[in-house]
Amino acid sequence: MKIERVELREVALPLVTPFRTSVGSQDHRNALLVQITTADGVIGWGECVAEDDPYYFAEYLSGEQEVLRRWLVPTLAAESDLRAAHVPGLLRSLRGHTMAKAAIEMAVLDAELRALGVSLARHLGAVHTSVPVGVSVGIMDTLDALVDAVDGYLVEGYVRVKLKIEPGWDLEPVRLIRETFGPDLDLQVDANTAYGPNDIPYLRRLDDFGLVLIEQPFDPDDLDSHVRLAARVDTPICLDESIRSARDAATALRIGACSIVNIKPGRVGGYLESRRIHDLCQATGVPVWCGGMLETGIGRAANLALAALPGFTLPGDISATARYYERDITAPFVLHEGRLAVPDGPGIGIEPNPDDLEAATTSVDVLTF
Ligand code: OSB
Ligand code: MG
Repeated sequence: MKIERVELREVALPLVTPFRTSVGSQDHRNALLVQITTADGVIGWGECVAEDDPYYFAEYLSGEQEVLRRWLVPTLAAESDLRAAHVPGLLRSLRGHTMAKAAIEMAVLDAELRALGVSLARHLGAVHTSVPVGVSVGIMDTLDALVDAVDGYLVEGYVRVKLKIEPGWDLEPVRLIRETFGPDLDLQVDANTAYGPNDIPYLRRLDDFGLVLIEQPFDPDDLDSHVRLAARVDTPICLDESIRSARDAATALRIGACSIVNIKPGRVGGYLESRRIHDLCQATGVPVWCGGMLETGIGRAANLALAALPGFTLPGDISATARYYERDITAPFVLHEGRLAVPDGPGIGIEPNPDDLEAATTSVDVLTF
């Protein structure tokens, strides 16, 4: 294909409930959508999952938008016979910016697969038509509010619960949720790097609660502390922020920094790199699951395709639309018995509803080639 036009569109979506983690709180999601049009008139959609500020990850929305506009898009638009499989190689010499790379790769992949009439799920090697999903529950003002929130999600049918934790909001909420909802609840925690090496003896106490995993307790660059914690706890350690590529995943697994990997396509540079991580983990029996970034329906559709691969043996942070937004830019994803359907139409299998897209749009930047 040849890219002829690219639209970088910012949308703002109010969250149904504020989402607080150890690195900050948000009450709305600003997302960056990438729409490409090829010389043949085929359209492809991508979503950049960078957040407004560089607290979770170094990349941030307006920075990724500039990187796309100045470097990534022009590099790909210069190709007369662009293929999605070549995108990572074409962008390799541009350092970092995995979230911007993932967004443009997704748009190219979507256009290519739409033209072929093949779904992203089938292209990636999906083996399921629906997947069980979990919910990520933010830090709350009170323990009562947390119990109410978890109760509501369990009534809706979510098959596992992830609690965000930080110092001062860890053992007590975890104990309470375990005691309230019983030993059969699949429960896990995510610290978003809130702890340090001196907390290792304290974190060992999480072993009392039968957790599925502990996600990213320490700094992204501090694999060493993860190795030391993993050696001292029975609960599996899972890495999120530390894994920026398949190579990172291989290293972390080899040295024992984790035994489970959270795969987020934006964080690792795209769906093709995500599949590579899946493949290497599957080959060694390491469970993986699909993380989430409060995506719009565009990113959620693609994450569902990825989560349908055989090695995704743990439920992902891919909740129903209603958990995030009253009004998304696509048709809503609805939970049925704890599962979401994997889109099976060509490409990512969904597109924005024009009215919803217009209502959410805060800026549009059009590039033509
Ligand atoms: O650490 O997994 C995380 C959201 C934004 C940034 C980081 C994370 C999260 C979540 C939400 O946990 C997952 C979701 O989209 O439901
Ligand atoms: Mg996480």
